[in-house]
Amino acid sequence: MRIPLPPPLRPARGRRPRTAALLTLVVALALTLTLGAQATAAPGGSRPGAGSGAEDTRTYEVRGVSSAAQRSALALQGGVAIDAVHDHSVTITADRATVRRLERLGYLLEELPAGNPAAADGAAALSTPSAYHSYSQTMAAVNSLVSRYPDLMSSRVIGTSYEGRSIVAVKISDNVRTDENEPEILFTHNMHAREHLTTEMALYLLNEFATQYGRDARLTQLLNTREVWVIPSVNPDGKVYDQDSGVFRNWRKNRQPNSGSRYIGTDINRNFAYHWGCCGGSSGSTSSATYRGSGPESAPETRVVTNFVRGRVVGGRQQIRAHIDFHSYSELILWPYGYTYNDTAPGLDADARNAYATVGRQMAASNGYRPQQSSDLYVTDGSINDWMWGSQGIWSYTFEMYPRSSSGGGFYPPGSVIDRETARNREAVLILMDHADCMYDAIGKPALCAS
Ligand code: 0X9
Ligand code: CA
Ligand code: CA
Ligand code: ZN
Repeated sequence: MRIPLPPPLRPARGRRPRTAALLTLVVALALTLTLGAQATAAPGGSRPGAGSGAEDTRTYEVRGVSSAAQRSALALQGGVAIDAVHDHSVTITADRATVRRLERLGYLLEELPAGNPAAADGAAALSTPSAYHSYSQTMAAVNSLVSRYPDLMSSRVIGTSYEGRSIVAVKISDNVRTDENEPEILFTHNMHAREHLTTEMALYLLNEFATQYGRDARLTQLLNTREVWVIPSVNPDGKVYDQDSGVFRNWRKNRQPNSGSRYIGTDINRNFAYHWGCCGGSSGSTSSATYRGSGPESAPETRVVTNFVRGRVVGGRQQIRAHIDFHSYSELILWPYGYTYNDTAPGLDADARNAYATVGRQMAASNGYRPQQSSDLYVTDGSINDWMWGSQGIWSYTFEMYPRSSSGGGFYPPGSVIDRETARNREAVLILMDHADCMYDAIGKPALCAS
């Protein structure tokens, strides 16, 4: 059943008076209760498709899936996002409709224990602040840091999400107000709504840069010779939707409606304009958790990131040299390409591949993650890494943070691990910052950087 949205339910662009917001909430609740509306998912109510409403999603182990090709096929046919990969199985998050679809396809699913401590905390206490920063708390923390360290940090709004929230980039460097000729490094976080640990990673880095500059010699030297950009939340609407009701909703995508469909959202990490939708690594179905969008960069959040990155071309040269996109979970370090199983492909020759692998392994040696090409997991097309490298020549990794498997809490590990699991990546981040002036140094070929 498709419920047409009355005007107050349309996503707000910019600010609205409080009363209107309240009215919207009341109308939304009434609709949900009386009609079982699926477009405005309220806790415990509706049961939309995979990754699009997420009230009754549970975690499953899918057995007998052992190769990258089998995993890619499962992701494609099942329209599911794979949360974790094991030797002969994968972990997925799925609602009942998805479970039925997979079982019809012949897959064997086994439900895993909830193991969702952070979610349990949040559900138990709407009024008790969760250990994880909300979007507005994140913005407040950023503003506070920037105002305390004005010579080292500045922030700018680089665009707005579908629902009109600010997407902010923080710059950190000596002489931060001047665009100096220093290698630039970008860190992006929270592209997937429920991966809240990655926002904590951004706040950890900002705090570390702020408080250790002038104290830690290595970090000081790096910030004197580099310009760092941190985007703490690429997907603020998704974050708010997942977190702010007090019960985590297992949401992944953005919150952009899809025309002609009751399913909400685009997977931002399938929406980038490099071989978009090419290779069975994303879904064309709006109900899927890996829906690629109606066209490349159809999601405003994708465009905000790519416009920002394109804006860093100065004097014909892309200033950003290296990038990490932080996700969770699985404890992995991944490099391009995702769209092909081949180690090398147009734009990615053996030297580049070896530099990726060498620096990837160095970083992994520091944090205990597993380093591999991203398609070793499963194929993805339209991912941020492929676009950054294939279209901008930026060395681009994905970090999949803690935990290693769903038993550690999946997307919602307990708040008690935040400090340890963010600090765990300090060294890896510094390693990449260090290499950013010439990644080919890592394979003993500095001449390749000369051009
Ligand atoms: O599937 C994704 O988008 C990422 N995993 S997650 O569980 N956080 O959703 C992995 C992306 C890896 N990058 C590429 N395959 N290019
Ligand atoms: Ca500087
Ligand atoms: Ca610069
Ligand atoms: Zn992710």
